[in-house]
Amino acid sequence: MSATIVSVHTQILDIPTIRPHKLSVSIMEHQSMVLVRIRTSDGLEGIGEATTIGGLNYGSESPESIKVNIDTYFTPLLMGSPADNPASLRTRINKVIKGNHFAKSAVETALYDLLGKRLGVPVSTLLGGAVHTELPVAWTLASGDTQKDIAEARHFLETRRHDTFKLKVGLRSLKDDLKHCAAIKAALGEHISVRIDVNQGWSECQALQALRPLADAGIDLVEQPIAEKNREGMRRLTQQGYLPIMADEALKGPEDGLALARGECATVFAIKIEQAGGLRTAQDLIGIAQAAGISLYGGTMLEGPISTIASAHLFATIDKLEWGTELFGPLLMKDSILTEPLDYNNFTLQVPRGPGLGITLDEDKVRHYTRA
Ligand code: MUC
Ligand code: MG
Repeated sequence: MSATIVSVHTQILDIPTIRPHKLSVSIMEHQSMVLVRIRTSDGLEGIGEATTIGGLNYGSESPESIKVNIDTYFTPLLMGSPADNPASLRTRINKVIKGNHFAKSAVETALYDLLGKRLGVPVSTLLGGAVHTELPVAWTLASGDTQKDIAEARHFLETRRHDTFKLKVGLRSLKDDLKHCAAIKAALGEHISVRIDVNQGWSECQALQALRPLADAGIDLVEQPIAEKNREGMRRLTQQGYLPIMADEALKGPEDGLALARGECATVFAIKIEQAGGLRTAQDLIGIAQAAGISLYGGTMLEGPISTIASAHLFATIDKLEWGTELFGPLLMKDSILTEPLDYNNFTLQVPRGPGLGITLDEDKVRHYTRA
């Protein structure tokens, strides 16, 4: 008889960021994450995380709604069930709970952490096996000030923490954004990859105006320039051929991936475990991209260490991760909530090798940042 689930606990943590992080949809001064702990009758605990950006600024789930929905709707489905079969629990949840991808991802992550701990293997092994021990990690420059962004990038190049940068645009006028991107790229030089993320902030006309000057300035890629629902527009931008177009918010699971691939609406997919609805659906999305010849990027919701490492276990199983990852969320936060901080060095993140996620919470820190 396998161990059964005896409790599902959720709490919201609010952790200040190291500086304001300015996106077209939100200005973040702290990050809020929902921590999910699932305990079993044999005394093990699995942890998961759901984190979004700016309350309801980014998507349709907020930290508060995620917590209430897990407590009210997910927990009764899990309590008393055998904990050793994440797929059967996912099927049960999907039968009665629509949407709620971020909450589903947090719960599934905790179940995989539990299973890995029980079997003594890392989560990457449960997902088929790691082909990488470390992952390249890009940093996002989003202070809102061009000179500060350049100084920040130079610091990370000197300290060998990041050598690839993403710029957040869409908050200023198009003209100012173009100047900002060109100035940063010129300052960093031709060997440093600079990409931009508009977070749906442009109209199709603005995007049409922007792509050529961005390509001329040496920018490598444009992420989600226009509204997620405007697939036809994404196709037209992709067909222009000036720059690779990456889908992010438009990818809410394998069905979206298939529609975007069929319509030739993107050349790169940003894979996010929360947006996809969890580790396994993200894996399905990866398969669609691979079959369609679409390049892959390991995305983030600026998550804390739990979801960051869950993502790392998944991304470590991908043979060709052409655009690398941006798993820097924990570094944007002022403090670590782990007993041992994550290992970022030499432009990479080491994928933990211990059982489950391979990380341990610092309970004092967790208590300190838990919302009253
Ligand atoms: C997004 O839209 O990709 C990733 C990096 C960052 O700064 O924001 C996130 C979300
Ligand atoms: Mg994005």
